[in-house]
Amino acid sequence: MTKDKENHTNDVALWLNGQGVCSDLSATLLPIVNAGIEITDAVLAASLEGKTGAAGSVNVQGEEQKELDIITNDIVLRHLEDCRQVCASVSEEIDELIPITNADKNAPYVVCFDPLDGSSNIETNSIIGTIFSVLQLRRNNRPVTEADILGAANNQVAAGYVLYGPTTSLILTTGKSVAMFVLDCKTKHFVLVQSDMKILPETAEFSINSAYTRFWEPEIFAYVDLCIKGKSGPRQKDYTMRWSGAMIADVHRLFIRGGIFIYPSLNKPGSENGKLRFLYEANPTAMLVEVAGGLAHMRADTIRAHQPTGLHQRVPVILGSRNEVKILIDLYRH
Ligand code: P6P
Repeated sequence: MTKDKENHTNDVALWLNGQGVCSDLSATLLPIVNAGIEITDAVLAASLEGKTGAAGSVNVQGEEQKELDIITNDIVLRHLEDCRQVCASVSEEIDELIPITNADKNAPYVVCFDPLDGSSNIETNSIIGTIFSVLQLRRNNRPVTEADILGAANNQVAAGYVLYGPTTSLILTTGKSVAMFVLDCKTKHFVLVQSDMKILPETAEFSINSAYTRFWEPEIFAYVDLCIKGKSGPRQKDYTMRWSGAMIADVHRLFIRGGIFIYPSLNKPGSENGKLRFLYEANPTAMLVEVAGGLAHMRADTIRAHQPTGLHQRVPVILGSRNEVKILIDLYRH
């Protein structure tokens, strides 16, 4: 039977079941997936409704918020209110942890999310996305605290993102494999298109914002110099470069054709640990990349071994094709 005649009302639920995911975790992930479907409509409508501009506020990071940042944040929070197994959430757009009022007394999960990564791309009609991470806590009948969440950062049981581009794509893992689904806009259901994505071990494509070259650590400068020297240099191959302004679009490319994505620490005030936040940008993308056979590092150490010290702590990020990431990591080790 061709795809367009099959019933895809529950491809995501079926895939989660096939991964052996417990019903409580599925019941946590499916509302997030539904939020992605609703955000697709909100993003599509924003231009006609004049909602692609600034909201006139800044987030906890001091970054200007777009109207869609706030709209999408509210959409995710509303869907999370239905998740009885989620005790709290952490959002890029809100300083403190957000308790979930309808949660069961010992609800074990915390959802960390960036509702709209790359929102500066909205006004240029470029790719944006929602990133999410599910952490499992050990609960003991008391209200969840920031320390509980930070202590559970390494107990990440699911991660994913929804990319709003020419198609709305959902990339999801619960630790065994990485699946890709594409939204059928007619039926409003995600269709499974790839069930075990792998990142190519080799690449000839790097992704970094080269405007910050003067702020880079020596290891980053040395690595990019190797790429730029191309065939006539030690690597003896030519590279190309991509930088989309939305981490999740650059990360998605890793799953499609390999590559290395780098947002390093920068030697300028406020960027000593780079720009990307651990709980809802680095940690989820690191899980996805590692499950797909890639590497995910903060300099010589892996991202997922990091113990965060704050809900919005920034960390340097190096993700991608394992043989390429190893070249950069070796520069930090020697
Ligand atoms: P720069 C978007 O604001 C973001 O957090 C990431 O999605 C993206 O990779 C990065 O910032 C872009 O930062 O410094 O190049 O503008």
